[in-house]
Formats: sequence, structure tokens, C-alpha cells
Amino acid sequence: MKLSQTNFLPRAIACAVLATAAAISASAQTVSPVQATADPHSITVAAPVMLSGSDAASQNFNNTVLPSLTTFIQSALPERQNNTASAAFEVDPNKIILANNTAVRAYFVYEGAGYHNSIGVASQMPSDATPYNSWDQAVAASSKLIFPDASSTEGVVNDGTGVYGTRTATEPVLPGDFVDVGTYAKGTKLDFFLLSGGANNYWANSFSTDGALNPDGFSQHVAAFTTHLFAVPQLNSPYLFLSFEDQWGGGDQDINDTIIALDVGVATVNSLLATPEPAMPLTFAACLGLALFAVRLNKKATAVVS
Ligand SMILES: [Ca+2]
Ligand SMILES: [Ca+2]
Repeated sequence: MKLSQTNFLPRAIACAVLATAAAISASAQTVSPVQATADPHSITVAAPVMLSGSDAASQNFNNTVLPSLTTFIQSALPERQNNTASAAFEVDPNKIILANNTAVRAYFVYEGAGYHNSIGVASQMPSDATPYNSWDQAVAASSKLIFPDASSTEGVVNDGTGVYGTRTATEPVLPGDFVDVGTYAKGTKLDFFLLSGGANNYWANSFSTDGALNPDGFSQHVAAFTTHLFAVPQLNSPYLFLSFEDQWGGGDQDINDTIIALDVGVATVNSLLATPEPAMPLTFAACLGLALFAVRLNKKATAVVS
């Protein structure tokens, strides 16, 4: 009797633990035990940061995207080099307009920054007024913080509070940690912003995907690319990557100080790919076209004169 009781209890506990673990791995997400406490500009926090790999979607992201993405970033967006003309930036981040009603998820991917940056999003319908500037956008009613402190021990600058691969109070995220940002209606335009040093500075500078709103005159604080550019391109992918420059005026212009991945759905990504950002070669081609046109005009004029 006594023996069977002592056997039963540990077995029952073990069964309960196993059942709980099975339930978690099947569906549940796990809230990260380390949440940043920063609240720059008193912006509403979208949702808690969830642990990398704690649901099926994030496991899929970790397995199918993150390894190729990390390799791509290392080769295409090197630290402290001017990446403004990089071919990596294939789509215009100022044109993220949802093709369907969409539950948007953001994954932390990379940081190559000395600052402890915050990342957020504001949303606009076509009828909404355009914000006056990037600060106005960051404090708009629709604005939400996604990663209040996008700093990681796996980043370029480790602040010394933790070893590689750990989450600490001041380096709270690891690659693959994610936030379910919210569900937005079809036609919503998403404007992402970086608050430079936002985790340490309540009145941090805000830099928007809409370059026209940035008060420092540097229009490329946010650039974007997709899985199409990987060594093995992934077609019809729902992922879009935003890469941020955190320094006033552009600084070193490496545009890799914080990098996040967004799951915005295949239709929205394909729509962005259909309207690529005007890249340097296109601009050059346009200039060349104008020059040839001018030469032709000049020839015609010469022909008339002579
Ligand atoms: Ca950097
Ligand atoms: Ca930089």
C-alpha cells in the first residue's frame, strides 16, 4: 500500500509534465521570461515577446528561414560599410499595404548596433492624414511598440551583461523571438519605425519607413528585402525583412543596426515585389535614357539648322 502510493505520485506527476510539454509543443507559445521594461514616448506595447521556437509557426521560421537569412545578412549587409546602394534592398518598405486581413507577426533577427533600439509600427488607412513627421507617427493613436529593446547577446556589441545565447535584462532578445503584433484590415498601410537608443532614452529620435517624415534628411533609415535573394530563393514566401539604420543623418549607413522579419502573408509580399524600390541602376538607366533623348533632340535640331 505504502509502496504503491510512493510509486503512483511520481508517475502521476511525470505524466502531467509530459502532457503539458506535449500541449506546449503542439500549439502554445511561451512568453519570454525576460521582457524589456523600456517605454519610450509612452507607446503602447503590442504584446509580450514570445520565446523563439515556442509554436509551430516559429519553429518553421527557425528551420526554413533563419539559417539562410543569417548567411545572407553576413554577406550582403556587412558591418560599418556603406550599404545604401546594396542590391539587397529590393522592395520599398514605404509600400507595405496589406493585401488581405492579416495577423502580423514580427521576429527579431539581428542587431549590429551600439544603441539599445526600440522597434514599433503605426498603421494608416488611405483616409487617414499623413503624420507631420516621424515623432508624430511614433506617438500616433495606432502606434505600438514591438520590440522595446531589440538588443541581443548575439549582436555585434555585447554590453557585458550576458554570455552568447542568453537573454538578460539589457540584452533581452535572441534571434527567432517573436511578437504577434495584431490583426489589421485589408488595405492598411503599415509604417515601421526605429527609436534610436529608445530603451535608454524616453525622448529617442524616431526614424520611419516613410523617408519623407525623417527630420534628419536621411531617407533610407529603413530598407527591405525578401527571401527571393537567398542563395536558394524561396518563392511565394510570407516573409519580409526590415533593416534599420539608427544614427542621425545615417551615420555609417550600414543599414543593419536592427533587422526584423515580418510575416505579412504571401499576397502582400508578392504585391511589394511587383512594385520594386527604384534602385541605383534604374536611376542610372533613367538618366542614361534622358541623356540619349537629349542627344537625339540635339541631332534633330542640328539637322534642321544644317
Ligand atoms: Ca551596424
Ligand atoms: Ca549603422
